[in-house]
Amino acid sequence: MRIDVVSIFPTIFDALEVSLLGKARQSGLLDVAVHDLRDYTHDRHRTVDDTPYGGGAGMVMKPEPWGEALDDIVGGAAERPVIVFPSPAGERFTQSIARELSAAPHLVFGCGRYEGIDERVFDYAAELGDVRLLSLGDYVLNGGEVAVMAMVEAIGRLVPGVVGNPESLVEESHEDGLLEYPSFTKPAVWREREVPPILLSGNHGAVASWRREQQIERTRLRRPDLLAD
Ligand code: 6GU
Repeated sequence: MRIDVVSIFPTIFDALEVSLLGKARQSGLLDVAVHDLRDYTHDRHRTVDDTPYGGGAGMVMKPEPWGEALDDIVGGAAERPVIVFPSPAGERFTQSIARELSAAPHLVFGCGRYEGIDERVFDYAAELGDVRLLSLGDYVLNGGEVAVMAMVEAIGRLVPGVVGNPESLVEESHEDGLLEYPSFTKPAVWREREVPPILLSGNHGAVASWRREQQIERTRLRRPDLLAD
């Protein structure tokens, strides 16, 4: 999978060089390129923002550097990419969207800062690819960078081969619409706290149904909204 990220803070994405995703990049499973939006400006100050038409607080990202960045990144590409703009005003990013995007050969992420990006950029991007506005949740971050880090990790780990043991992807929170069951390891007693005896019983069927009950009970307590769906 090819991933391009456009940002005015490209070094934030240095963190993608470590851990699982870093290994996946080294092995060639993920081909990640981070682009500095300011490289697509032509003035001495490398200006990427300007005041909003109609007035109001804050600055808006100018369309021209975005247009040039998208032309440069998408221009020579063989297939139409999915172009993601992280936005608190977007559709909620979920595990199911992560799974859908993990099948795309080419993702482009455009990180906005300030009050947002000139709206015409989204319209232009739709000519080059399939545009998705995606939000992590109902709170506001200063910019899209941290959201894109989260999305790249959630999507990247679902690309076949990135997570060594594919079974660990099956029984995790949100894959079946429920939260994950609790996990325990040795010792069997720790600071007077016992591991649930059923897990030591060797009865695989009983363990499986206990885990299922735990999943449902936890989801009911912590995330009743998931059971309603
Ligand atoms: Cl995707 N971007 C920003 N700026 N803030 C957010 C978000 C995204 N998701 C939640 N808050």
